[in-house]
Order: sequence, then structure tokens, then C-alpha cells
Amino acid sequence: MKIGITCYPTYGGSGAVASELGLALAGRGHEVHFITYAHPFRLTGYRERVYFHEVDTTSGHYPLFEYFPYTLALASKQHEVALAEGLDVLHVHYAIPHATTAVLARDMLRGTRDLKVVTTLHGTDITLVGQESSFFEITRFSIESSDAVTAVSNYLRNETVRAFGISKKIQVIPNFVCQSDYQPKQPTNRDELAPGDHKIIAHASNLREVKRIRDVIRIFARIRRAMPATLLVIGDGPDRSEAERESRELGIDEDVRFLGRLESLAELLHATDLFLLPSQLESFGLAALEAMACGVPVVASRVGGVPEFIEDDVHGILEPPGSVEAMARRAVALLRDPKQHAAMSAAAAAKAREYDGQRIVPMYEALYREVCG
Ligand code: GMT
Repeated sequence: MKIGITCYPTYGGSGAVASELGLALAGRGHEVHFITYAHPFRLTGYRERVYFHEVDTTSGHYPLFEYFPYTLALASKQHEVALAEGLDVLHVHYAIPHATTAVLARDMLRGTRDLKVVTTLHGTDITLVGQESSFFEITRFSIESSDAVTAVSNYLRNETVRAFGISKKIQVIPNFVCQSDYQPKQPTNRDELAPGDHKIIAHASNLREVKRIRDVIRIFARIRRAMPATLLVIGDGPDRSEAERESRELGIDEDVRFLGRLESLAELLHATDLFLLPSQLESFGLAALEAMACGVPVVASRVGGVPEFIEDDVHGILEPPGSVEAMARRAVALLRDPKQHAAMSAAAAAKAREYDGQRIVPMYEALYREVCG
């Protein structure tokens, strides 16, 4: 099949899922066309059957426009690529504005080409941004107008139905990991990351408010008081400077390493003893699944879709958001108990194998076949 994919190309779970999906689909013989304003961050080098079409954001800046109409430029590009490449499906990730522009592009093609729009809901497009009054109706309309809709967890499907009163069927297709990249017990570069006697704790996100990055620092500070440890903060975002300040104020900044944005987490996860994800909300929590695939137990908030793949005390530790003390206390106990740590690590890796791309990607293929009749 010929599949167009639109996603946010910068760092973030939805872009990561969309890119990994595109690569997996190309590996399975499909032709994949990414349509967005920049090269998606996980697409590196040449890959057979993978193409990138950049939305032009440089021309069309007329003085009358105070704001450049990116959504129109995107819809035009989606229409142009669908026509030129003969796309069967346009699969968009994150409803705003991607589902809206895809529906517009599809309707512009009516009578010329039967393009089908598949929308995958990821998280704040439903739980936050989509529910703002200026976006609510257009988000609902775009979801209802898609030919098929998926959500990354049962939680997100239920929340979409509750918040938007959606009548359309929403299929849950969970996020996945590529087991060839994310595997337990790989050689590590531990020595470059932390002193030999340190436990390595990691957190990866786009460092936004919803991630509760200050809780990450506070949990780590308590672990640090109990044992030698280094925290790796992977990613960047608006709350980074606040987190840096917090670690200075708590006197642990020497053991907190802000590594910025990285293309892949696998290498660092192989060296990690514990992964922290104490978010306010996660519709899924892909970074936690990636950590588990590398055999790293996760300390996370019991929110959204997280309990759908982490059973407390089996694959990781779950506590309500904001429970810094409880998360830290249980993290320390786990790190001090090598037997329990090994058991949780093995259980986490086994659980992540249920979310292998080889098992999940065919669900998308089946959906594409279904919508295309
Ligand atoms: O909704 C967002 O915050 C953006 C999105 C992203 O691009 O990072 O994250 C969401 O999608 C991920 C991939 O499906 C999920 O793993 C994240 O849990 C989800 N984020 C939230 O729900 C906060």
C-alpha cells in the first residue's frame, strides 16, 4: 500500500511512534511518505521505500498575515502528495491540526482519488488542547470525519468518548517498541555516564509541566541521600531551567546530568538501573515501555494508560501523581534489593515483549485494509 504519515517531527512520543511505524511499514513492503515541516527525528539516513515531503513554511508570508497559516500549507501538501504519489491512506498522528488538515485534503480529492484518513489519538490532543473551547468543536468534527480512529490506550479511548461524545468506533492499538533496538542485557557505556559505584537513574521526556520534572529531581534527591547515584535527564523543554534550579537548591546538581535531546534512548537505557516517570497524566507513557524493553524497572504515576502495561510491584512501581516520598522510599528499597530488582527487570522486559512492533504493526495494516475495503 501507499501510506502518507503526518506527525509532529520534533521530539515527543507521538512523533516517535509515527516514525517507528513508518519504518516498520516500509520494512514490511509498503511505500511510506512522511508529510510534515521537518524531518522526523527518528528517521535517520536512507531507508528503502521511505520518503519525506517537507511542508514549505518559507513562502507565502504575505504582510497581511500576522500568523503564517501552517495548517493550510500542510493540507495543500497532503493533497499534493496524495495525488502525485497515489496514496491509499493518510495516517495522521495527534488530532490537532493533523486530522483536520487530512480531512480537508481528502475532501479536496473527492472525485479524483479515494484517499482514506486514519487518525491516531495520542494524549493531550484529547486530554488538554482539544478540550480548550477554541479547539473543541473542530477536534470533535475532525475525529468524527476521519475514516478510522485509533487511540493508544483504553484510557484514551474512554476519555475521548466521555469528553467529546464521539459516536465513531475508536480502536485501541497500543504503542509498541522495536525489540531489535530495545533489548535487555546489552553492553553499556556505564563508565562514561557515572562513577562506577553509582546507581544510574534516568528520566526522558519533553520536560513539560505534565511530566512533573520537579518531582523527578525530588525523588532522585531522596535516592541520592540513601546511596551514591547519578540522574540522567534526557530531553529538553520549558521546565528544564526550573529542574536545574531545583537540583542546585537541593545540592545534588553534581549528580544530575541534563543530556538534552537525543535521537534514541536505547544506549542510555542499557546502562540504567531505574527509570522515573512521575507524570501528572500519561495516556500511554511510551518512554516507560522503552525502558521496560531494556529490562529497566519503572517508577511511575498510576495515571491514564500506564496501569494498562505496568502492574504495580510486578513490572514496576506505581503511586499516585505527586507521591514523591512513597516513590522515593520504594525506589530505594528496590535498588537495595538486587534479587527483587532482577525479578522486576525480567518481568518488565517480558511484559514489553507483548508490545513488540512485530505484533502491533499488523494491527495498523489490518485497519488500513479494512478502511480501503
Ligand atoms: O500528548 C502529548 O503530550 C504529546 C504526545 C507526544 O507527542 O509526546 O504524548 C502523548 O503521546 C505519547 C505517544 O502515544 C504517549 O506515550 C504519551 O503518554 C502522551 N502524553 C500524554 O498523555 C501527556
